[in-house]
Amino acid sequence: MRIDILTILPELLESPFKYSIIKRAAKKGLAEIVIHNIRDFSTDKHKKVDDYSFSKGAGMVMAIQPIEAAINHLKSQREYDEIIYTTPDGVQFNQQEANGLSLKKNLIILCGHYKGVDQRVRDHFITKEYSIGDYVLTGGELAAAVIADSVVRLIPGVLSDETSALTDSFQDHLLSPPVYTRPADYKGWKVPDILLSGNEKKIDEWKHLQSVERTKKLRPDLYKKFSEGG
Ligand code: 6GU
Repeated sequence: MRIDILTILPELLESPFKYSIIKRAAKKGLAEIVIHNIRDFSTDKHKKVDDYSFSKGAGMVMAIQPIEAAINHLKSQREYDEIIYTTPDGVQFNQQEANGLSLKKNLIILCGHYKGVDQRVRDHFITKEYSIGDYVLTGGELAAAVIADSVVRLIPGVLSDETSALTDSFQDHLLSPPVYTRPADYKGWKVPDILLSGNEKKIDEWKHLQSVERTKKLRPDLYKKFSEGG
């Protein structure tokens, strides 16, 4: 998979992809993430990427010209499956969306900024618009990093233990069960006996029950989906 990220703040996206599993995915040739500075595509003599809104008092808006140039430059090199725009007024990103994107070959993510992007960019280039939650970030860069991370880790071979992505929280609308490591007794705080029993079947039953109980208590919205089998 290749993900091209278009941003006016490339520095903000350098470190998230330099470390962790994303780096390993790149080394293994499973995923390539390329950051592009939208400013490099501006034909303005001051390399301007934004302009005043036609709606009074609405703040600055990201202009079409450099964004169209950046997208066309990429499209001339390969075909893209989706052109994603990160924005607080997008559809809320979730694990199902991540699963879907992980099957794609080439993605572009355009990071929103200021008061947003000229609506004509959304109308004519963008195929998916995502928010990562009901709160406002200063820009779409962190959202793009979140989306790329959640998608890349799902590509087969990226995680060392391939089954671990399948048992993630949310894959079946359930939160993960609690986990413990040594020591079995830390200052009197004990690991549940069942986990020390060695009875795999009983342990699996316990884990499932814990997942269900946790979900019911912490995320009644998810629990509803789980119990409806959706
Ligand atoms: Cl995608 N962008 C911004 N600026 N804020 C957000 C967001 C995106 N998702 C949640 N808040």
